[in-house]
Amino acid sequence: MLPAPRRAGNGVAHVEPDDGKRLTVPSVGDLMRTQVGIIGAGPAGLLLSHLLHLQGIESVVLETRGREQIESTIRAGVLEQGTTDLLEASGVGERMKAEGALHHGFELAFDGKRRRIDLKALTGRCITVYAQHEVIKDLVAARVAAGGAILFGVSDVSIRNIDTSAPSIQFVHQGQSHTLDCDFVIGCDGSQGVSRSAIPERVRRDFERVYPFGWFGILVEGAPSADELIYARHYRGFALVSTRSPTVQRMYFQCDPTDSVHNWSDDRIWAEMHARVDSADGQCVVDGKIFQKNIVGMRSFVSTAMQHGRLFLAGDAAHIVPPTGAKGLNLAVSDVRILSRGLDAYYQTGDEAQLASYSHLALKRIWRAEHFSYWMTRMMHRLDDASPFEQQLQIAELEHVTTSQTAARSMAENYVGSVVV
Ligand code: RFL
Ligand code: PHB
Repeated sequence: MLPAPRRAGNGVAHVEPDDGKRLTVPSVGDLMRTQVGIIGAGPAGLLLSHLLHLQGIESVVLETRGREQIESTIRAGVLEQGTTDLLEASGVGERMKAEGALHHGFELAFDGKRRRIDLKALTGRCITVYAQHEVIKDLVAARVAAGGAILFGVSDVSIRNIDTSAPSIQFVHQGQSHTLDCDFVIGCDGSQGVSRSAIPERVRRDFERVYPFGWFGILVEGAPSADELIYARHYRGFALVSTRSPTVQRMYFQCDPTDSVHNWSDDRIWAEMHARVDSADGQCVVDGKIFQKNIVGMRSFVSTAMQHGRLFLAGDAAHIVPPTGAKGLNLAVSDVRILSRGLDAYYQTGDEAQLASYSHLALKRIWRAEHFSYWMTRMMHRLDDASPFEQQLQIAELEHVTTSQTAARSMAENYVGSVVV
């Protein structure tokens, strides 16, 4: 066991920067020191930094992009109740509570009809629709208000000495090279980051499935099409009707991942959405003014183990799910919840046992979510290699989950994230 570690403020030198602004990165020239070095200011990195701060543990967050960029990138929309409970309990849920929309269920559209999955009745839990970039804004605001250190616009990030108890992160900020010495490095830098590759290939095992389709996403100025989300399975392909606010809607439809948004006029998009979602009883998608279009590929990916020495991976840096199950951000949150507890135990007692079990514990929930996301994706999407027989099986499965209480409850439990592992 290591000597009892120090809590933030216990003798760690702080140097005030020349510009008079409060900077909590203890720095001497190009050398900085903190307890936990966090790479990436996505939901994982920012929430971890916030939770650690509440536990009296110092951290520095390094982010390649600018604050405006991270606060405006459109991604997730569905937050599990476990996620919203944690955001609220940690003091960053006020705006989410006021502006987010609580959904008690969602609809499945297939075979010309719509059937509802009543999440509240089946599980006692709900989801909240609140945009990921709003969560990011809330977390950045909380870190800034607490004098937390987030360095935006860094480049050339590399990790050193993770096999020792004194790892460090090298990076360039405002044209100057820096070294951040820390006790732990946490890689929260998403699927394209540098952290995962710092774990040697000989001790790493990656699992991957790439899907031959993508999602075409649109943001729409207009009224909601329904009170709840609609997941639609159609022989032309999957479609999803989601929302952001009473005046801004989010929709997606399955597409070729190599297609270009320039091939899709607004009229063509609406024709496709209507064909896939409108039901025989006259329930229709409501058109609006499209103000953003993008295409994303779909992938399932897990990298194990999520720890090597003093480097830990969290969120998309370690695992990706296709967005059909709305799990990615929620998994990132559950990873950092586990990590923050392990780090707390370490800084309280010097015992690393809880940290050592992080990967094992987190992976249980991750594999459950991987399976659910894969299952939802296979059931809802047009699979080009599927025979007419297999297409009928998709419909049979949808009939089953919308008519059997047991099957509906299983789906609902997975969706709201209440399956405890
Ligand atoms: P992020 O959000 O990718 O953040 C990583 C951050 O690291 C920075 N970075 C670096 N920083 C320093 N040095 C480097 N070398 C760096 N390299 C990268 C990046 O700039 C970035 O700021 O990862 P994190 O924090 O793990 O969060 C994961 C979530 O963003 C992701 O899982 C979700 O968006 C997934 N997702 C959804 N999740 C849900 O729980 N519910 C949803 O409804 C939901 N909908 C979605 C989604 C993802 C989607 N796309 C785009 C695939 C809908 C879509 C369309
Ligand atoms: C979204 O609103 O962006 C969203 C909703 C549900 C999903 C994925 C994305 O499954």
